[in-house]
Amino acid sequence: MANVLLLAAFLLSSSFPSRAQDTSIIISTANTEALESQLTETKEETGRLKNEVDRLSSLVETLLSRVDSLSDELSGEKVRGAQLEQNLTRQIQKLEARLQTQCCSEMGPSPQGAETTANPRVTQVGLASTTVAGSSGDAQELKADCAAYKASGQTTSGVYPLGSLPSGVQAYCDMETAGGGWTVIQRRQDGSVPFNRTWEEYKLGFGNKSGEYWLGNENIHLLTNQKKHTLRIDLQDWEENQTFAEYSTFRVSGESDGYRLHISGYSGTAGDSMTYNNGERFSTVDRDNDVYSNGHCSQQHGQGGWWFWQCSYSILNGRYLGNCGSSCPAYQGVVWHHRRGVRYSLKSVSMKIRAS
Ligand SMILES: [Ca+2]
Repeated sequence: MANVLLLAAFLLSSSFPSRAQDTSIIISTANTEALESQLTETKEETGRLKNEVDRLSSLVETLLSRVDSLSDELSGEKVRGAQLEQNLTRQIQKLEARLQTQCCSEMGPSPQGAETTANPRVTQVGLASTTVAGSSGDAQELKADCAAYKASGQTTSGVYPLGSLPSGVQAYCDMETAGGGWTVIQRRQDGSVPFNRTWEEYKLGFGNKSGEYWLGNENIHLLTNQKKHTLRIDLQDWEENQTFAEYSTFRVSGESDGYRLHISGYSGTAGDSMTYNNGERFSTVDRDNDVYSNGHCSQQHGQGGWWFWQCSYSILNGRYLGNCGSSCPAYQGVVWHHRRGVRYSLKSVSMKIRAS
């Protein structure tokens, strides 16, 4: 009996190892299947992600292309905008010029012969400088002269159109010196503009209104014959000393009278070098109207236009000789004898008028 039990126990115990092996194989197979399944899923997921990445890459490329296109469009718009702005500016300038012309020809007296349009340089400078003078390009604001601009509240020195002169004529307005409102008729300051000019050039005017210029004998005549005018001359030497000469009466006759000078009533600090010229006609390098029977003052004394007698203590339109001290050629430079003598050429001078 005991042997039977032992046999049974043996049989039972010997069967256990083979069952454990089977279980292990089953588990191992199950794991492999799970892993395969997982791998398949991972592959599918990777495939989906790759597709998504491709889709997003394509989207980015499309967007970048769109950005480039918009940039191009924007550049095009900017160019078109700039062209439009230029066209508008040109149109506005044309309109301003037209308004100014209409205004001036209505307000101002017309000169004999209408010579003032014959000098394109002056007109061109005038139009350009309308902007410099700020809002003065508006026809509504056109005033007769610099004193009228000052009276209307303009306090900035600059180039303004003169309503009492034919269209296109402008002048530099000195709004600071001695109360302001001065219409500048002549200015020398750097020698940039030659003053050895003909009768016709002195008649019409020449130079640059924001620099050196002569307003023109015809214009000076028209201005000084409408109202009684004071002339002020500011002078500066090379030592930076400022002096002035003022004449309470200043008038210039018409061309038929040789643009004769009528001047009197000196006051100031520079000395009187111009009463001497009172009653004289204007002379230029090509027209001898002086009373010097043996010579030609303009040709011999600096080649500028002036009211020479025989000849003059003042030659403000002479040659711009620069700083040659008191050793300049006599009577050739920008001369004001009673200030620095006839061998001294001044650094800067300006002649300006104001209704008194
Ligand atoms: Ca002569």
